[in-house]
Amino acid sequence: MKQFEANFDGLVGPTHNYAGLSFGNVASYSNAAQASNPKAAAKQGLQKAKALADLGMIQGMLAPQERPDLYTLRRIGFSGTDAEVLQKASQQAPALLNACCSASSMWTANAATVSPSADTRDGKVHFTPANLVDKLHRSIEPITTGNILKATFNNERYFKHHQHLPEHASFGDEGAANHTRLCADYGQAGVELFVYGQSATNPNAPKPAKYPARQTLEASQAIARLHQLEDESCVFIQQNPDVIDQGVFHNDVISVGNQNVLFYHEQAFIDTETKFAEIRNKMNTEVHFIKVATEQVSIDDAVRSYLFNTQIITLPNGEMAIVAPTNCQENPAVFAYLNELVTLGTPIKQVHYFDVKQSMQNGGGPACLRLRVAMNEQEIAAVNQHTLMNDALFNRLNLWVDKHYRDTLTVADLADPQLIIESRTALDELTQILKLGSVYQFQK
Ligand code: SUG
Repeated sequence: MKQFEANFDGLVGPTHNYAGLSFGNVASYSNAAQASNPKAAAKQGLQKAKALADLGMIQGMLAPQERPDLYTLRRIGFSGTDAEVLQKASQQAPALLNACCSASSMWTANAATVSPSADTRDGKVHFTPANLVDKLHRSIEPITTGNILKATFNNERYFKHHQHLPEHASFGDEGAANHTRLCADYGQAGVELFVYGQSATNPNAPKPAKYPARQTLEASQAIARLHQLEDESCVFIQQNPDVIDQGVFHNDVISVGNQNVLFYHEQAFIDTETKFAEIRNKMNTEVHFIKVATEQVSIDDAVRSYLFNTQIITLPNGEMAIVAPTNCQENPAVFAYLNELVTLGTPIKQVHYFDVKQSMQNGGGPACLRLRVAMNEQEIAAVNQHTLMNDALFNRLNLWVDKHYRDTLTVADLADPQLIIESRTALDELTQILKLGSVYQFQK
């Protein structure tokens, strides 16, 4: 049976804005309070998704969430009509209103961790939504994320959906952004690499001094248990706390893998050689470890350009390509590196650049915008087919964005009661386009 790796990109929601909500994410902080362009953001994302579909990749779309999140605002004591709740929150607690308005679910690398059926004991594809407890604005995502995943991968014979991990810092989980799967071929059992920032139960283990480590070892281990992975197919690696303190808030900002390739910065991990030996032992095929040295690309350049927040994809002809943000072209050291990389004789032969600047300004590159799901033909046939990208869906979603999205949004606009009406109208129509049923609270 044929095997594929599908990418499910997050559709950018109508409230995309820059509120500076993510301490430790340099771009989020440095672009705080700028005006955003939700329409352009959504279209940039759609362009990338469509281009991958045109390259012969299986590409899906995951719906955004309902924002402003009036349910959370009511839960924390703001009362009255929708307009009154928004007005009171904006006057009394503007930071909380901002947190309840983020379109951050667009970064579907943080939606969930996914283990393909070739790795799991019951032969199902397992999904666990990330609890995202480290950031208030993200911690309100997992229930709706679970609903959207169930409506997208809507067949219990093939797909197993777990509840997100307990909402406590000990189980801080950021999903696929800290998870990479190495394998000979997508359909063969692989090695799942879990990268964590700190251990919650071992206070003496290294951890960053300045910025938070969002992922714990305990969360990664829980996911491996839930997903029925064998010990022989898991490797747990600690991220280097020094790079977290330089703005590497997820592993996918400093390394990315695909099949038998691991592309990484030399400062990415702790105990690199021991851990790579463990990977080599557990793999049934040779692994290409493509190391980028600090003298080639500094951590600062990696964080600014998102060299490692690229997607490495295997094209239908078997060659690998890198999907990079245009920010990589604009950084001389990184551009020179990428031009050289495709000549080095590694499996990576091409680079494709995409303008995803609206997302980049919040610290989200091409790889943040996608959730990878390796599947065989039967599993792909079991996915909700209305979520899969093709010419018709691309045109339909572009028209939908044109109809419902604003082309400028500032933090001051978030209290506008019209925004929630626009957002709900858009999402209601989207659930019909993607045939999702009722996934949002306002529909229940
Ligand atoms: O969680 N930014 C997101 C970016 C997520 C990137 N994802 C991956 N690396 N996989 C975050 O920090 C910024 C929102 C704001 O500031 O308005 C934000 O949430």
